Amino acid sequence: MKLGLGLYRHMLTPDYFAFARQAGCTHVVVHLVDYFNEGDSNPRGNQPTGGKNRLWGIAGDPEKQWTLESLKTIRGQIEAAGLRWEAIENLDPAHWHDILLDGPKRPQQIENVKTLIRHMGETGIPVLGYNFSIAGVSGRVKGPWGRGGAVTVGMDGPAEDPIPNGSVWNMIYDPRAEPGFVPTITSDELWDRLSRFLDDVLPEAEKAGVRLAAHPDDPPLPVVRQQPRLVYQPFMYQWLLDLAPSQSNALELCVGTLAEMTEGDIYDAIDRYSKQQKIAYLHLRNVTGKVPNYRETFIDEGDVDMTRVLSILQRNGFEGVVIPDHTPQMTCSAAWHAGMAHTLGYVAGVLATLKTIGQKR
Ligand SMILES: [Mn+2]
Repeated sequence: MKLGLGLYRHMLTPDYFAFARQAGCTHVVVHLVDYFNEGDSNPRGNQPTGGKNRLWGIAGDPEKQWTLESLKTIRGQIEAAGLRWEAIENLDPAHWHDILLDGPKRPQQIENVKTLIRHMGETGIPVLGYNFSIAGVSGRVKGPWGRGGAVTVGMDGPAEDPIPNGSVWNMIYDPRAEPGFVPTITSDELWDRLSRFLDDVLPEAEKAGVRLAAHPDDPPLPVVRQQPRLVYQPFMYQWLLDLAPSQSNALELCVGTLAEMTEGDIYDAIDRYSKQQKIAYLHLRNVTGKVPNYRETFIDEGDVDMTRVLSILQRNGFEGVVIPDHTPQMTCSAAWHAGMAHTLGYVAGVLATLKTIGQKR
């Protein structure tokens, strides 16, 4: 198992890369979407939580794809710091809104995603994490609920207001859209959209040696903002895998999101999917409670026994990357860094212990 760190777009700098190395990481997962772009209430030192209409910010330039040259430049910077680039996390809503919404630009956007996958293969980035979600991460609230009063996020009941036209997955892709709301679709329709997406892009991913890795819906409710969700119970990940059997159809398994789900046993789920070698990489995060009432916590204070999670992964021969998901904000001048360093140190300690125990057996 390898230790990694997820970096937002604005964190792709030598200082953040050095921080990752210093904390013991060998790999990074990179967000190329700037979620914070022109957002009205998103401090950059925390995970984005959303402002007006629960939106994060303005999506990227639809005309500017992520070029091969730009990927190679970022790879060079990561490797210069002694790290490896494991995954791109998330597609830009500007580049795939009509794949999610089944709109007129879908054919062009599918071609663009295929091009990106080819470029990832050429650059040597093995994983593309994605969220096939219309409502995105909606409905969360913030408060001093972590240990020692650390500010963290949670949920106090469902998010039911509709999504304004021109936005999808927490971001605005068309600021000039007609007033109104994104029409509600059925769960079958959403699964059909995912199935068509996988059919269209998986052959390209197989050729490029890239794995697509699906994140479950966070928060995992059947419906959020009047839109259906795909994976909101642990067993539904299996539906997604069985929809398109392929080495390139894999999971970005999020321990925190799984823990928020109302059914199933998180340890069984992690055992089941790691045994199938279907986990591309993992988000590690702890929580207390279940949707629609839960709180994110420090890695060592929630409902999940993280040592048990990591030992199941080790037993099943998982050799991929684990990264902290998000953490509570620690009270100091570098809240993001402190939270990440705490989680990374904790996970590194557990991994070292498991290794020692394994050698003694
Ligand atoms: Mn996650």
